This record gives sequence, C-alpha cells and structure tokens, in this order.
Amino acid sequence: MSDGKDILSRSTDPAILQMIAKAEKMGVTTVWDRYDAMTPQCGFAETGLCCRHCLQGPCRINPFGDEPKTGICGASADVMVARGIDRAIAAGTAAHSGHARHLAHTMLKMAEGKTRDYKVKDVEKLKAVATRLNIPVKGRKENEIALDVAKAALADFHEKDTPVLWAATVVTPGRVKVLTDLGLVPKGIDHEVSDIMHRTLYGVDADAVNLLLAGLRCSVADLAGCYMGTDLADILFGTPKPIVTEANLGVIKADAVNIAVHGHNPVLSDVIVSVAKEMEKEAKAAGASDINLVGICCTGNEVMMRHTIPACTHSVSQEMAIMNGALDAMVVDYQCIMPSLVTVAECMGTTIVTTMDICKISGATHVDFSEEAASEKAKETIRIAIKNFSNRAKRAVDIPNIKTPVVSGFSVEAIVAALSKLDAKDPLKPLVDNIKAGNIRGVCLFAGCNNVKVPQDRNFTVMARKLLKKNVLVVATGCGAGALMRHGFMNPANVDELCGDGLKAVLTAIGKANNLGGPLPPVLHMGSCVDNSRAVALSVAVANYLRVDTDKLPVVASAAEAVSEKAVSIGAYAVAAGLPTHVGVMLPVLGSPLVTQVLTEKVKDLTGGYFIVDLDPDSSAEKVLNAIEARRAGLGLG
Ligand code: NFS
Ligand code: SF4
Repeated sequence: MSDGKDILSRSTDPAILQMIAKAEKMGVTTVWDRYDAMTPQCGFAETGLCCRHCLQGPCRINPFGDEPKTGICGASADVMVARGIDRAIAAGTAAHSGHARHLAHTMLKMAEGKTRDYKVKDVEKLKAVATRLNIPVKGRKENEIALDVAKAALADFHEKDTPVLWAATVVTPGRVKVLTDLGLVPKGIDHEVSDIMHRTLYGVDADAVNLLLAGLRCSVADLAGCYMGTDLADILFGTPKPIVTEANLGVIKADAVNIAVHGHNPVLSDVIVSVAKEMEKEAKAAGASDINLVGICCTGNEVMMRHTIPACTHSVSQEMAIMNGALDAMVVDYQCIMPSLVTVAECMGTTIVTTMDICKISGATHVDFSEEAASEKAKETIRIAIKNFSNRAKRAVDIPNIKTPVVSGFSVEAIVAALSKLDAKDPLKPLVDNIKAGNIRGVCLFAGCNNVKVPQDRNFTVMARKLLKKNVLVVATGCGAGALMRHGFMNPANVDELCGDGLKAVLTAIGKANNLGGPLPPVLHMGSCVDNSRAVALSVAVANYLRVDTDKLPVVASAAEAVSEKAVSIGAYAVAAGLPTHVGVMLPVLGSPLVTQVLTEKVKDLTGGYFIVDLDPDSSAEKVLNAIEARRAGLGLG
C-alpha cells in the first residue's frame, strides 16, 4: 500500500488515479502493489547476466565482483546477454505471427466455405495485397484470390526457396539489397523463431555478434508477421477510415451491459461487435439500456479503428477497468492479459471470459471460440455479460466521469485519401513538400506498452508534447496510442495548444481540404501493435517517392514505456529497417558492453538504424529530435 504521493508516481491519468485510490481503500491488490513488493528486482537479470538455458544453471555473472566471469559452461557475459535478447525477439515474433497465422486460417476457412461469419470486406485491399504478392487478380472471383492469399500467407511460415514474401515485398528495393547482403532476409517466419531457439540452446552459438545478427533476421520475420496481420485483418474486417469516438474510463455506462474486449485479434472482437446489435433485445429484457462495448489494449485499437468502439483503458491499467464495478464481462483472446484480472474481477463481480485454447486463466469462464461457430460463440459471451448485469443491479458503481474525444482510423490508405484532396494526382507530394520545406521536421512513431516502472503515460506525453511543438508529425500505435488518446492528443481541438506553427498549418490544410470542419488531430492513430506495419508502409512509400532508402528518412520510432517481448522484436525490426529507435525503459543488455555498443552504435554501419536507450523523457525527446535533424541534414534539407 502507498501514501498519496506514491499514487501520483503510478499513473498520470486522473481516471486511473481515482480507481487506484478505490482499490487501496478496498484492499484490492494491483499491479503497482505487486511491483512494490517485487523491488528491489534482481540486478543480474536486469542487466541480462542470468542464464537458465540448461539444467546445470541457473548461472549468473557479476561484472563488478570476484564471482565467476562466465557461466558454468563457459558462456561469457556477451553471449548470455545476446542469447537473452534473441529469445525475446523470437517470442515477440512468435506472438505477432501467431496472430497473423490465426487470421490466415480464418481466411482459408472462409475461402473454402467452412465458416459463414467472415467475408472479404475490402476487395480493393485483397486485390492490392494479391498483386503485391504476384497472385493474379484479373477475372478471378474474390474467394479464389482470398484462397491464394491465405495459402501464400501460410507458406511464409515454413522454410522455402523463396524469401518470406511479407518481408521481401514490403520494404524498399534498397532495403531488400541491404538485408540480402547482410544475410538478414528470413527464409520462413517459423523457421527463424526455431533457428533462434536452436542457436540459443546450451552449447550452440557462442558468438555474440553472430547471435545478434540472427536476432535481427528474426525481427525481419516479425515485421512479416505484423504486416501480414494488418493485411489480412483489413481484408476480412475492412481498412480503417477516420472515425470519431472517445477514450477513458468515462466511456463505461452505469445502465448498460458493459463488455470490454481485451487482447489482440479482431477474429473474435470484430464478430462480437457485429452481433452485439442483435443481442440488444436480450439486454433490454434484463433491464439494461443497451449493450456498451469498450476496448482495452490492441483489440480495442482494432475495433476502435473499424467500428468506433471507445477505448476504456490500456496496458498497465487494465485491472482498473474493472474497479468501477460496472463492467459485466471482460472478454479476452490472447497477449498482454494479466492473470491478476481474475482476482480483481472476483472482488468486483465482473466475469472474465477467456476464448482461446492457448490462453486459459484459472478462475476465468472459458468459451471455446471457433471460426466455424464464430457468431454463436460471440453471442454466448455476450449472454454471460447480460446474465451478470442482472446480478449487478444492487451493487454500487462509481465510474470516473473522465473521457476525451478521439479521432482515429488513420490507415495508410486513409492518410493517402486525405492527402489526395490536396493533390489528386500525386497525393504524397503535399506531405513530402512539407517535409522538405521544414513545416514538418520529420515523423515520430510512438508504439508499445505502459510499463509499471514508469508513471503511466508520462514518457509518451512528455515526449509527444516536445516533438509536436517542434513540428514533428506524430503517429501512434498500440498502447502508446492509447496513452496519447486518453490525454487528448487525438482531439483536433487541441492542435492549437499542442502543435508548432508548421505542423498546425499542415494539419489544418488537410482538414480543410477534407471538409472536416477543423484540423486533423495532433497525433494520428494508426492502429494496434501489428499495425506498426502501417508506419513501415508509410515510411516505405515516402522513401520510394524520394528515391532513397528508409535509413535516410527523418523518421524515428519510440517505445517509450515498453513491456512486452513483442516490443523488443518490433524495436529490432525498426532498427533493421534503418530507423533510430528509442526505448524508454532499461533493456536487459547492460551486462554486456559489447552487445550494448552493437545495438546502440555499431549496427548503424549495417542497417543505418540503432537503439537509443534513455529513461528520461525530456532528454529522450532531445535525442529523437537530434536524430531527425541529422537525417534532414543527410538529405540536404535545412
Ligand atoms: Ni503491443 Fe498490444 Fe499494449 Fe504492449 Fe500489449 S496490448 S501488441 S504489447 S501492452 S502495446
Ligand atoms: Fe549456465 Fe551455460 Fe547452462 Fe546457461 S547454458 S545455465 S550459462 S551452464
């Protein structure tokens, strides 16, 4: 338990602070309490100097003391640290591509007529993706093309003679050459994950640089998984267009059946959204005003972008979505779902519904989701919430009256469509011209999670404020987008206060040309974490337009409050793509000066990208700005 001062170090979101105070009063243990109980954390593991890769271990190295300088097998600090970071990249890759493979199977089942709950929602995108993959589209039926796309997607997982298509066809021609020359083109997504598990096994790869190169190759496979995830989701559920919605705990309604969808894959949450309307009658019969769907984390981003579903909270504050007492069910799929949700839910009368075979949680209610019976299963989960609503009648609820307007839905297609209102023939020209003229200094992508070690959202908001004032175009994904949306950065009304004059003029001109009655929002929401692929796609389009490679662009990425191994793999592919990539929490690499030096400096000579690790948001913003200005200078821009 903490005093009032400690609470302020936990989150900068006032809605969350209210709920933390309530949890304390009720004696409900939260992620912050468990973090306090966990400190001080193990210094060996913090610096990457602990290994459990074989049964002779655990081994740990103390770089400063008299203790052994190697593990029992002789593994050096460099090797231990490199193996550790490689395994994080492999785990992230497995997760993103597992999500994509799930969508590929859904698409296959759809094309083979095995499920009626999915269809090709965006034919244009299907054709565009097929064409990029060299799959014929002319004169063919949608389902035939979809079948080939699904098969091509699944083929990308295995080792084969051709490179992974979702990697080799999505970067600039120059990047294909760089990656090929360095041996960093993945042969198969699963193949690269498995290769990392093999080479990091007891007694295999003991060359730190060789290990790191393999890690980078695996991260390019991660890019493929992310890109595939976005492509297939857009085809099946629609490519996002700008929409207006809201975010923060105030989106929960006392009188409604409140259901939060949490996790990642729209394969379930999108179906829940589509059947919720039909279920309203049952909800009303139970005495509710309606069914109120809200999002958490990345599946929240998916349904927000496509269906205007509001976001209730993100990442580290997911338990707080339950504390208001009005959430009837939280339906989860997989990834970033804290097991503690079940305990908090028990205290507050919420039902946690797990839906995926790979993600069951003891104490939760499990509904065995399948694509073949998708809408039936979605209705089953909604019924659980309705039943729970009936039981809630007499319980007191206190929903923080805090929410903020959000304009979201900025897929690359939507951005290009908006720009085409300024120049129909050459839509990228206005963007590139403004970058050249310096009205936009560069682009920063904010991605990744909220980490319990950082006062929630602080790093994102402090950095974004500085960058926007300096006329950096800010785009965001994942829970980084969540942080910025809850703090008003996706509200067009805040452009005046937040943006520098150059950026303000550009956002206003685009808004005007599109008859939006105001500017675009200060920060453009590009989607979930797999949708970091959209940021890559935008960078590649701009690079191709300028006839340079992505490592020359004034484009940077920041995972300012990273948590998941997925954030590590994304950071690594941003570096592989040539971007300066900021991480605002400590990576477990400091135990090896060699690995630290390779990741923050030496890799620059190979891919052009590099990591910037800085925990202070003010100096991080400075470093990111310097990186942007250095890139501008490299392009000869003032
Ligand atoms: Ni990204 Fe999205 Fe959020 Fe972090 Fe988790 S939800 S996939 S990993 S916590 S941003
Ligand atoms: Fe120790 Fe080597 Fe085994 Fe790791 S692989 S636990 S360093 S003996």
